[in-house]
This record gives sequence, structure tokens and C-alpha cells, in this order.
Amino acid sequence: MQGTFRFSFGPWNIHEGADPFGPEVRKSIPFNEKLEYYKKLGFDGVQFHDDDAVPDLNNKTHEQIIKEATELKKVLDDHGLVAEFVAPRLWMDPHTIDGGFTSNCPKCREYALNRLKTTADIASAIGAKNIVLWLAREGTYIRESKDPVTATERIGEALQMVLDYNKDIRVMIESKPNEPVDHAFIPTIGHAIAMGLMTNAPDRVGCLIESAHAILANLCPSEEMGFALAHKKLWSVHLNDQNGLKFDQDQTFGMVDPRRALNQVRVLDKHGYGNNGEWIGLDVKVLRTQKDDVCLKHLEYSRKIFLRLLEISRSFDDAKIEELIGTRDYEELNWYILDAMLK
Ligand code: GLO
Ligand code: MG
Repeated sequence: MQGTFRFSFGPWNIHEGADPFGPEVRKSIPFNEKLEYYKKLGFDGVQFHDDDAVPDLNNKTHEQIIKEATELKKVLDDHGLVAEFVAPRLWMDPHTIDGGFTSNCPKCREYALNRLKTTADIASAIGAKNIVLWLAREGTYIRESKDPVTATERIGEALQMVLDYNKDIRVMIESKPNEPVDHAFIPTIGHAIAMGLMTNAPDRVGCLIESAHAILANLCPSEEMGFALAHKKLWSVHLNDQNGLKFDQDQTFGMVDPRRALNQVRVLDKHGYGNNGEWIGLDVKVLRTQKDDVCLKHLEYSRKIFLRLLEISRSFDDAKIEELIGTRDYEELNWYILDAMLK
């Protein structure tokens, strides 16, 4: 069964170019202008942080938040765009200096739980059935500063809380092993899937695999995807690339290792990804050196590279591959794949 592919990204993927050691290098593009680019670039889905959807939400009443989210839904409809998910941007708030759900401060944990409820409300108002938990600062620099059992239980309780609070939504956990913390509590997709078992609704907890995050855990993204697909838990992806065990680079898909990218496309396509409405999200960042007038190429080319790799993957002769597997001639299999890629 082949996959069905439609593409999404978040407003943060059109970026000013600042990094931890330098200022912004491009002017920022207002949200409404960003929306104009989606269709032109071949994208139909928008991913949101809660405060991408409703800016400055700490200073708004619940009623105001829902009103603005409902208005946003109309704007999306007018552009022919669909909201894929909403994620609480917990890591930017002063309450979450030491994490949200796993913070050692009870008031900060309460803040994080309330923000998760608001995220679910925004998701429902803009017509998204998924929320994403990228757990960011839920982890430690100093092992003794948080008990890992208590921390895992607290993340499980947060999941249960939001599943009970809004019965229409599902949660997708986006694992990442490090950055901004040294060790994160849900470092791989196996951990993410296991978290669902701490709730009474594991069928509503799935995962989002980001290529770079798997690579940062020194794992192979296509095999992580295979694991999640076998568990029927791969509900979204953040495709991108990453040059080894460094800071999270969010590079254009396939930029570093096109064969690794091909294998991600291949596992998704072979196992019917997208046939239940799953999106191909591209969590890519524009290079700092790009000028304003060419600052969207990372999105355009990530999508194009995906489609080119899909063509290559679909051109493979499955009988030939089976024959090489049968004779255990993996050297010839390697040549067959590389030859197709290098044509
Ligand atoms: C950072 C993550 C981040 C999330 C986004 C959605 O490393 O990849 O970009 O994907 O905040 O939760
Ligand atoms: Mg991501």
C-alpha cells in the first residue's frame, strides 16, 4: 500500500536567522504574510504553537483566547489551509525555567498544566485534532536535581489530565534526547510510545518523529519510524537533516545524507503513511546566510527533495530487491540503491 502525502510546516520555520551567538539577520515576516506563502510553496497544513495561534496568551482571558482562535480558523479556511496540531510553547515562559510538568516548583507545574488545557481548547477551536508535546526543558543538567521516577509520573499525569479534559484530542509526543537540556526525560520514540501506557487511553497517545532528534540520539530515523509504524503510533513526522551529534540543526531534508532521507521516504511510502490523514511536516530552518528575498527555499526544496526521493523509491524493482535479499548479495543490493540515486 502506497502512502498519500500532503505537507505542513509551522510559522517558526520562516525564521529571522538568529542563533545563540548572533542577532537576527533577516527582517521578521508577519504571521498573515507567512500564511500567503503556504499554498505557493505547495503546503496545505499549518502547525502551531499555542502562542503562534493566539499571541500573548498569558495576558488574555480564556474567552478572548477562544474568540481569537475561532477567528483564526476562519482565516485558515479563507486560505484553504488546515491546522495540523497545536503545541504548548512551554519553554519560553519564565514559569518554566526548570521545565513545566517536571518542574520542582508546584506553582510552575500548575502553570504548565493550565497551559496544556488552553492548548487543547485552541486546538479544538481551530479544528486540529492533535496536540504535540515536545518536552523541551523536561529533563536535567544535574541528575540529582530531579527524580526520574517522579518526573516520568508527572509527565504521565499531565497526559492523563489533558486526555480527560478534552475527549476530542489526541496527543503526539515528539521525543528528543537533549537540547535545551543535557538529558531529556523522553529521549526516543520507544519512550514516547511507552508513555501512552501510563494513561487509561493509550489509543489517544501517539508520536511525532523528527529526523534530527533521532539522529541526535545516534539512532536511524527510518528505523525509528518503522518501530512507530509497527506500533501504529506514527501520527506525524518532522522531516529535516542533521550533521551528526551536534546542536539541533533542522537542516533541509536530505541535505547531509540523501540515502538516509530516501530510507525515511521509503518506509513511510511502503507502509501507507498518510492514508489516515497523517501529514509530512518539515521542521526545517533557513540557513543564516540566506538573504530576505530567498529565505523560503529550505521549505520549497525540502518538499521537492521528498518528492524526488519518492520517485526514486517507487522506481525500485521490488522483485529484484527480493532476489538480492534471497541470495544474500547485500553488496549488489547496496550498488542497486546507490546506482539509482546517483543517476
Ligand atoms: C525542537 C522541536 C520543535 C518542535 C515544535 C513543535 O527541537 O523540533 O521545533 O517541533 O516546537 O512542538
Ligand atoms: Mg520538531
